[in-house]
Amino acid sequence: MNSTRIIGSYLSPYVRKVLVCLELKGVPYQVDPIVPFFGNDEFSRISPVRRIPVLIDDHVTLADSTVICEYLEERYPSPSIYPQGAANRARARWLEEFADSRMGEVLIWGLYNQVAIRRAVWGEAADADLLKKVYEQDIPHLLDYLEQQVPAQGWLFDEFGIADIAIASFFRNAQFARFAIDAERWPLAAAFVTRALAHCSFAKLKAFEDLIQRVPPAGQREVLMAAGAPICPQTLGVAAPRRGILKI
Ligand SMILES: N[C@@H](CCC(=O)N[C@@H](CS)C(=O)NCC(=O)O)C(=O)O
Repeated sequence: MNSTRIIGSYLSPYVRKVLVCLELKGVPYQVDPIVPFFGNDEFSRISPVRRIPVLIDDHVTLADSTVICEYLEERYPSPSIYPQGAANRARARWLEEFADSRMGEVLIWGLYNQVAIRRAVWGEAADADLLKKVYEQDIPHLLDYLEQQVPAQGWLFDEFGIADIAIASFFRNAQFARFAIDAERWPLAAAFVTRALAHCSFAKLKAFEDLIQRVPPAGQREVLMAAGAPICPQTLGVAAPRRGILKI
């Protein structure tokens, strides 16, 4: 029996990337929905930089969303989440990398962390100067780039895949921080993100995300279980948070 376990909160864009891939490939899984700062010593052992997601299955333990998605592609090749041909595959990986690195820096560390995590986990106020720069410079800059990349209809490559998933996943967290793309200034990017987040693989997860968005980390697991989410019986979560290891 397959026993794929994903460690990490439904609210993380990197976890969401992996869950969408599992949904697309029809791989059954269970989630230990911890916010990474609340991981125990076992979490430190399997994720040495204390980041989510972690995948644990009968073959391997992996602690990086890109590596996990590539593994899922190789172990469960159909349907494929990468396009055909060397150039398209490379471009898909580049867009995924752009999402994970620069969009993560701007939309997670710059925006979501300031607006949500700092208060919910650490009881700290947002950094107003950083937020101003994020809204006025960083987000427009990355949207200018995406506006040149995304198609007017459909997906980045022939089938819905890793590049679409990675980009859309970060904008879901921007939504949590009440940011909406200005559709007059970036019409293609706005429509693309709306289209991708409406895909059934994202929509299924959205129901669980909506339920826990305003629930403190300690209560999220129970809310998810009550709603029928595939929550695993054991958890690597503890009550007191620890500061992260990496800065970005
Ligand atoms: N390169 C990693 C990045 C994962 C990541 O940054 N996850 C965030 C959650 S959204 C995290 O665990 N942050 C905790 C920390 O940095 O201390 C991946 O793609 O999986």
